[in-house]
Amino acid sequence: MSLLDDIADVGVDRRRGGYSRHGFDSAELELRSWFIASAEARGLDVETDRNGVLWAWWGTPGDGAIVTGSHLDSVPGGGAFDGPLGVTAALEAVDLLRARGFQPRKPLAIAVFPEEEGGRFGVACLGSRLMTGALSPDKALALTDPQGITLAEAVRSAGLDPLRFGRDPVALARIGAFVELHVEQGRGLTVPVGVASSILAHGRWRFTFAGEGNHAGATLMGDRRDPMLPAAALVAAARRAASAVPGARATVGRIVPTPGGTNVIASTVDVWLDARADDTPRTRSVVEAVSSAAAEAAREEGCTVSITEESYGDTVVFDATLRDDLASHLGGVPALPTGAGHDAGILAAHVPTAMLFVRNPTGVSHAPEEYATPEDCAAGAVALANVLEHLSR
Ligand code: HGY
Ligand code: MN
Ligand code: MN
Repeated sequence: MSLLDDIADVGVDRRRGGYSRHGFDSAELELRSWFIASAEARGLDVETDRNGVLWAWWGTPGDGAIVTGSHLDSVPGGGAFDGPLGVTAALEAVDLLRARGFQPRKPLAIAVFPEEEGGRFGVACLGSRLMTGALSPDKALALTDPQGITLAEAVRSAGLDPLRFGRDPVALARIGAFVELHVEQGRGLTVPVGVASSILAHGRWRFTFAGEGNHAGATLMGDRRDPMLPAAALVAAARRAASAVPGARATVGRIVPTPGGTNVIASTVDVWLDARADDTPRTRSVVEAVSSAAAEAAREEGCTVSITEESYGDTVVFDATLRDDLASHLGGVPALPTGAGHDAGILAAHVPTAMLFVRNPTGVSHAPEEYATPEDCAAGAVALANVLEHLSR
């Protein structure tokens, strides 16, 4: 039985299907408590750092630690594996190492990062961005969720002190190497376990179109300034722009009209664009093409558009020495790139970092149908145990 079964009932989303577990909401807080209890039951010492990252230590916390872990939050209506698999596999790896009688020479830790998906506050990898200084605490704490609750308010309700949020060189310095195990999110892996080679450059942009709110029945078609028109044009432009750049991807997964009534012409529409490509110039070229199409469509409708870059991260190439060492230690498993972002990708700019992937038979992710077989998940936990043993001896 996998430890994932322990948390199968937490954060079930009956409306969307799958799970909705977001940074510091009740489901994520319940999972954090579950993690603390599970780690303590294994004799690990748990601490919460200044940014709300949970650390479970085997051995005395200190520099040069071998750290594994992932996140417990999900996208809205997400799958069971993206994030939690890296946490449950880490706990299972500790059990396996204990059963082998292994005693690490270097401190070992499991880290759980909050709000990796940005499903509540909009910015992905919030915990690791704060820890590394990639995101300023002022900007982060002012972020709001769909109910208007700020991150500062949410973390205060969770018993954390927002004034302590920000770059944490002490926590970062303790990481000698970081290895995140994750479900693969495409169909790139045809054996149970592989290692990551790189992550696409990617970011999120918010387009706010403003027009004139009015009555759906009483306003003649020629009299309208409807921001939903340029919003629709943006969706089509994103598909066109990304299709024109090899390897690029662009997605509009969230559109929020205000006020949002069936018989109301919206006064504003917020549209979030997620764009990714092999490198920054290609990613930027997609976003520029979408932005000019959006500006042109807004003008045609008598609307305005403002564009905010909510987050951005350049291409990540994982430490080649560590990647090759782990791949060969695991018997020559394949290395593959990914289009998905990870806390490991943020940490990679600061510490030697690697990822293990567990095969995803359909490649579906960020959806309730996300899946990995119990056998492959178990193989992932064994691979992680082998890697932790190898690195911490
Ligand atoms: O959006 C992403 O790529 C990730 O899964 N956080
Ligand atoms: Mn994800
Ligand atoms: Mn993830």
